[in-house]
Amino acid sequence: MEQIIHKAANLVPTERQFKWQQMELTAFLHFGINTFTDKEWGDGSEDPQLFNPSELNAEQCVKTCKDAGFKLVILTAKHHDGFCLWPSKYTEHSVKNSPWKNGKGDVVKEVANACKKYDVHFGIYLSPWDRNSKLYGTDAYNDYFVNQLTELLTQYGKVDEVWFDGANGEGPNKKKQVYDFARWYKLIRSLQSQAVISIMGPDVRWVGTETGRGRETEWSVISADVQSQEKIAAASQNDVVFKPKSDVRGEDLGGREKIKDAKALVWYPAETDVSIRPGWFFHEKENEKVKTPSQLNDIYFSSVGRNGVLLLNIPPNKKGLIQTEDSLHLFRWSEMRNNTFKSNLAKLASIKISKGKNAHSLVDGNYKSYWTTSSPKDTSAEIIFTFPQPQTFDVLLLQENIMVGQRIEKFGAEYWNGVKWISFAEGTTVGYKRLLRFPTVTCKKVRLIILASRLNPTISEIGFYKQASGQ
Ligand code: FUL
Repeated sequence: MEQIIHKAANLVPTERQFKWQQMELTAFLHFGINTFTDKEWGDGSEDPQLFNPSELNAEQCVKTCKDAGFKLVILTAKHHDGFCLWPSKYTEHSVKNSPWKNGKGDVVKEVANACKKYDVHFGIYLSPWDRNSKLYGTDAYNDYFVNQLTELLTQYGKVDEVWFDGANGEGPNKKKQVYDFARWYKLIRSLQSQAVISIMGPDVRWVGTETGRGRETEWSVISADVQSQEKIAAASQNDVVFKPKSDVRGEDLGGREKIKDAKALVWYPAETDVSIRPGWFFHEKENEKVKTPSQLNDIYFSSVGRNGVLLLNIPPNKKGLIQTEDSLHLFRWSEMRNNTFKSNLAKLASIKISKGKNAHSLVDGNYKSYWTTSSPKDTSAEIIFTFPQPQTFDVLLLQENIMVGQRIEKFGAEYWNGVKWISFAEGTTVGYKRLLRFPTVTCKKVRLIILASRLNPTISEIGFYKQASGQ
């Protein structure tokens, strides 16, 4: 046990995983033939003539995401219906046979260019499951898929995330496909080495639910078994021809008991996906059901605040624009976030650490600088903050330095009521970011206690905040 924990504690993300984790907020644009047929899953028999976004404005879509704080936008270049949003050379089922821009348009290009203009990272979703291709279910489909992937990875500049869906049903010939994942990964690594490969991929793991809620205990280091394609497929949607109905998150994937017999360990962090609407694609009838700013805020706390990256879907409407309701809710939520995290009250305090040095790095706003205890054997500590005046807060922020490793297993937070310490928050893992909300505390003295850690714990940042009103 001790040996494996030692290994787990020293595992760190790759550069591409680290960059991805730091983005925190990523957006999905589900857009395609389904937008025009009012469906969630097309069957591949749609007439491309239906695709006609009268006012498509990729800049409006990307800028809306950017203004709301998103750092990366993933476009569904091809969903399960096989309809391509770019004029692929390898199929007729694409924008080139649509009336939009007389068949001369390219949505992928417009979104990629808008991302460049607004300095937002760009990602692609390419559905392995293709209900239109006649080749589906044969070896030739893997070539077809590689050809499409090559187009997407060579014609549009930098791609930072490639998202492979787990849904895998039958194609038009009633056959299922055996995907050549190894070949796809090799291609991506050779053409766009900085891109993370997500979900049916080795770099980023599906959290296990489409509700936007991550686990309270979220380890980014887990057994390599979980990363095997078969396991991913089984855990996600291999045999599911409908949306995953259940929540398959489970309690904890990387705790001591979970990894003690692991043959190998991997850094495999969680992505928490959810749509701003009930469906993934735009449906007029769901305009009243756009998640409210406060629901989005709850999602933020339970995704980014639980050591995950949030992937929020904001589907453009039939015109090819983000609907007003969606933009409004996004902006109000982003305002809430900005107001809440505007100033860190911990900066006002004098800090006393029971062990180690660099107390100032806990509040310097620099993720790279961090505090740790004096030796790897030192796995507990206490950090006391004393404010010159009583302060009121209801949010605690903690960040470990994951470039050293993810280590904290148990922590608590207490305030001094003049007589004794009163507990107001506790948790297990921290990881890249942990946010906890609790009933308002007003005090002059507050302490963080690290109760258990795999080797010496690190903390890059600690914050105490008061939530902005309206939450
Ligand atoms: C699922 C798909 O079946 C949905 O349509 C959507 O694209 C979602 C993000 O992933 O597996």
